[in-house]
Amino acid sequence: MNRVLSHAFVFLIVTGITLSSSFAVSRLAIGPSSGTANSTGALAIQFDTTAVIAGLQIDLVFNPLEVEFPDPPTLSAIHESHSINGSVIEAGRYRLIVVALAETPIRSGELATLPIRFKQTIPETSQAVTLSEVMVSNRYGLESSFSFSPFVALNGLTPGMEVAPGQSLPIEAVAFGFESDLQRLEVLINGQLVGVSSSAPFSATWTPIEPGAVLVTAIARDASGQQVIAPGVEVNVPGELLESYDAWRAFFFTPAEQADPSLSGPTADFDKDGTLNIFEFLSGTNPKATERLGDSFEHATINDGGQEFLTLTVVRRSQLGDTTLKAISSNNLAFLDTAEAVPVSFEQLGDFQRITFRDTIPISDTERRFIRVELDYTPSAP
Ligand SMILES: [Ca+2]
Repeated sequence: MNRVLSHAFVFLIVTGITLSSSFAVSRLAIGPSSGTANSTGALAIQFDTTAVIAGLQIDLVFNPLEVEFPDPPTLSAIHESHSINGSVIEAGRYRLIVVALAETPIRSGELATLPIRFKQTIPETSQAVTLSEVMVSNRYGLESSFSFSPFVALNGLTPGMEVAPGQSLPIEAVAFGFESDLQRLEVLINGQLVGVSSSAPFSATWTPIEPGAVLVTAIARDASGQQVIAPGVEVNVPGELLESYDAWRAFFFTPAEQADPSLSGPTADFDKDGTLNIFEFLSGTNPKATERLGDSFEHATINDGGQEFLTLTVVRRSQLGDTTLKAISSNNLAFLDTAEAVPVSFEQLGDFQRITFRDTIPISDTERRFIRVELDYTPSAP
């Protein structure tokens, strides 16, 4: 059970700090606090802010029969921008004081890891320590303007744990603090939807198909529409990374299939799911099964400098080897007059990544715009 505590990055969301007439949003997070009797855990406290924060006073509530804090505390600030101290101020209440150093505001990130000792077994579906109150100092004095939002965590996954290809991995989420009942859990692997659960216990099963680092996350939503994303846990599928189409083809197809371009070639669609093999390679889907739930490509628009641009977001493997990817835009569907779209955002997802490409010509300047992904495969010399 302690494995959950060892990678705790869970958060509560805090909003509504008004500072110098600008609206700033801060989130304060504490990790799960469950474990077996007579074991020690580490409660992670995380902070995410756009405000100038000089000091924080954080009160945690706990049941002294269930858990205790080492005294004196062995707290350490993670950032150099703050110092941190803590003590039990009354039975069942632990207070942390976080102070900015040398007039440097407290930055976003991990504030501290707080050792806790379990006197009783606290199941993963419960928590021994909860956030009670946060006071923030913005250099003009203390104010109490925080309200807490829910959090969700993934149970039973530890960073770096190994899951063999073909071995099914149960993914279960535990959620606290939602105003109404949890209604839906979406499980994402490398940013792509692989499972949806709409009743308790909120869980899904995922089976890796190829080697590599894999980011597992989940989105929980309650009946009122409130939505929270679980911090991701990166697990590892052992084996040699498939760093080219040829390597991918050799991994998924039999020697007979590899010899037949109509089955394993880049423009074939082995499983007849409408996605060509080369795009299954790009997205990391199974070329021999049609189990996909989500879509690897998303069209949208963004406003940049007051003008609307078409965007295309792609989830792709990081290493393409013998294949290159471009996003191309045009004012006609035949793509006769083209421009290369530019990458504007990037997110690493295990050994995959999500990239958003933006058209270079605004929608407002033209009647219509089109954007598409182009893959160029060059077979390695025999
Ligand atoms: Ca296919």
